[in-house]
Amino acid sequence: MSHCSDPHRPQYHFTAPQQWINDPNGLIHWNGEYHLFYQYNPHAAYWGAMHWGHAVSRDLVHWHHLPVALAPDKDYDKDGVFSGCAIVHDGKPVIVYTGVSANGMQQFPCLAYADDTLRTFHKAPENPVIHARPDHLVHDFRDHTMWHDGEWWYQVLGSGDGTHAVAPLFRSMDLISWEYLGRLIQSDDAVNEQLYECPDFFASGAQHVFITSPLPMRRVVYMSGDFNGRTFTPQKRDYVDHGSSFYAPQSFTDATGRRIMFGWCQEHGGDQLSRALGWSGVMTLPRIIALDDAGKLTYTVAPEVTVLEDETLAHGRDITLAQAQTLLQHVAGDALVIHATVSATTTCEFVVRYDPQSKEQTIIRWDAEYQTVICDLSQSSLNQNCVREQYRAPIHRDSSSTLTLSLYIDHSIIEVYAGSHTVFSLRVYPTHPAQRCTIRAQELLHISELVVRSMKSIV
Ligand code: DQQ
Repeated sequence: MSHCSDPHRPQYHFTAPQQWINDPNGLIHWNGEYHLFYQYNPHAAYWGAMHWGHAVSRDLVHWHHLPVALAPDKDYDKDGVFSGCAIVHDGKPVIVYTGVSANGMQQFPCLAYADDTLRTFHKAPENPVIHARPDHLVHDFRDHTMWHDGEWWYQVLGSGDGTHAVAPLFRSMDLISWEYLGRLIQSDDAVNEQLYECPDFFASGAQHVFITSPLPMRRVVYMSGDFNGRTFTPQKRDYVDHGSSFYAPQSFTDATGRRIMFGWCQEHGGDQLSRALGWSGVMTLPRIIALDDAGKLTYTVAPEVTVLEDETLAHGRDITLAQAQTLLQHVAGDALVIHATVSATTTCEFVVRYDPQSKEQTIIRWDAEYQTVICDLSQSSLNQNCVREQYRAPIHRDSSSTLTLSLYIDHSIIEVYAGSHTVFSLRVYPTHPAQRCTIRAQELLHISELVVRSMKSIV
């Protein structure tokens, strides 16, 4: 099925040409190009035979697909080339990934050296560069985040000790011989957090941020706090995304100094749907992340994405609910962006991917009483295999009397930015065209601004 004839295939979010993708890997801005590697199964639209797929972009928005970067072709990685990062060592780009063997029971850090164009890769003869697990850590010993300080490289992995999730910290001068420094952090929630997947650790001003996808919780959390060179002490903690589908994000600093995050949004339409469509998995739009003065993460869509905003389909300033409904009456599309600023004292609903006939609709509700946004997927699809949950998050607002929302609607993915601290990534699979949108409220609603634009395709 071609991209255009597949009603669920995103048109302005990154997807692989075909088959399965999961975690973003090796994000790096190198010689003017953004590189997005990703976990990839080239053989099927389900997880397995992990490779690293590869794409490049000059503008963070339009991606050019490149050949597979890394395949599971050595004894030490024959069961998978798992997630990792890209760094620049001695002026040369190097990939650090997890080589998996022994049916998953051996998982160890490996290196692949790249040429200057970051197009060809050769695996280090010394692989795996760490081949024994210290400190009673379990065989799940994978996923890498690194930084350079003085003459040392520091590496943090995701692991556990059989009870708690643990992020072990190592250091090396040459990337080949590694010294164990202890546990950067370990979880104190043995029920929800037995294994840290995909740790991401970086400095932000005087503070540090640790982001991880713990199992079995399977939600992404961040912690901000203090790092003393050996251990990290969190002060604040929250979810990175409040929606249904976001997992295993990775962030990197680009040449302009911005910290940019991509996350993987898996399908929620049932396995059969993915297998029939021949693709699975999509990346979020690039998110600029930063810590505010209170140590909370803020999120904005990278401004580069505005180049995709096309025709203005509706625009109103200081309008009533009835005026907004009239403006939206003729709006139709499955690749749209809605920017709205509404009075925060009135409960209201943005209804998107709406089909008046089938009654399929996805509702983004602002609950003024509880100062909470609720994303309601219970009526998103007549297909009973789809996730039909409600997702909610209290909204952190400053003293302003309004709430600003941006809804990025792209076929089966919707990203909801609510205020500056809250994002929901949602997956919806209406069985009808569901191209309409509207706003509902029980009371008088003042809308300071409403803009709806069609979005250009990148595929
Ligand atoms: N996905 C990779 C692992 C990682 C997991 C395997 C998280 O490296 O822990 O595909 O989604």
